[in-house]
Amino acid sequence: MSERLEDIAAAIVANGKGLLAADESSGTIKKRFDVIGVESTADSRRDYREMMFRAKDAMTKYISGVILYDETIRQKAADGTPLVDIIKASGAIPGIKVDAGAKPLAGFPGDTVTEGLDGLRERLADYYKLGARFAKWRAVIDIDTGKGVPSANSISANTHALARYAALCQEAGIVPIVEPEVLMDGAHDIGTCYEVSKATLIKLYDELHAARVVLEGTILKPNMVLSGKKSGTVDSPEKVAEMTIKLFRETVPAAVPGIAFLSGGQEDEEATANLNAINAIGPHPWKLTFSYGRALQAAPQKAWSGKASNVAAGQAAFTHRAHMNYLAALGKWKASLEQAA
Ligand code: 5MM
Repeated sequence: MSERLEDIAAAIVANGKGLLAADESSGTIKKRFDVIGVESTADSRRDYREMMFRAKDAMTKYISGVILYDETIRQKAADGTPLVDIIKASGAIPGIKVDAGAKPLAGFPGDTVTEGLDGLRERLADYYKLGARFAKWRAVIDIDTGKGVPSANSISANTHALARYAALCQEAGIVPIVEPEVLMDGAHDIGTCYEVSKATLIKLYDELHAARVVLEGTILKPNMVLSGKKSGTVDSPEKVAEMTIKLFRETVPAAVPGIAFLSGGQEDEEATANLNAINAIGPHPWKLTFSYGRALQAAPQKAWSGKASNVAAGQAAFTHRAHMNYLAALGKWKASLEQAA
């Protein structure tokens, strides 16, 4: 495929396809494996991810790219084939998580700043050689308004780091996925999520312009606008769609080719229904698709549960969720399709 940044970005969000976020760091994947009673070792992590990457229907029809972790981009399948080659053979694009995680922001209790810029130029050159054509960096913005979280300094530090990361990616011929995640863990209402997300995106695009990032060669990976989990409110898909699109129309330039959502702790079907509702009120200036971690993987993890005899069941569960989200990215999903399956 073309190596132009604009073409890679367009391919990532083409025709209802979306991203599989399989970039859990070792600590996070251990937590996921603990839930299904599987020991997290290099081999079990490889077996699990190989299962998904070899799910032919999902990978060829519904998944445009896979976000990998450093360990995975260097790993070989049980038969010796590099996992990256399995992904490429399906027509999907390998990507890589390059941030070093969110760390406490000095002087601002409750806020974090994502680290990982030191040595990034050299790491990107290495990842390019390993086959990565896009990267991901996640900034984490929590909401706890009673405690002044997030502070303006946290939004400023996180978006500045995202812009420096994005510029380095483009210099290396790699499309930056820019992920400013406003967490849905708090007790806040949907209006507060909208306000914090708006302040974040305004600052983000300001920083991206200042860093001379070419927006046509980027993808935004945001949260949807939702009430916090601890509020006890689950918003209707129509409400989520209305608030989320209002936010983007006010903040995201039309030069950005695509928006690939994170799922952020939503239930599997909730993440699909919300994405569908967002696309159903189009047309929009950007493609709107998925870059889900948990909402694509919770079902296959459970079905697989670490047993070789469950590989086909795990692949079927993964293919189903990928298919449902593909339909949602086209605005063609219906709840009855879940039951039928
Ligand atoms: C797959 O999870 C990624 C986080 O991994 P670490 O916290 O271990 O670094 C995460 O960045 C993910 O790509 C996005 O948040 C989307 O995942 P969800 O589960 O929110 O859809």
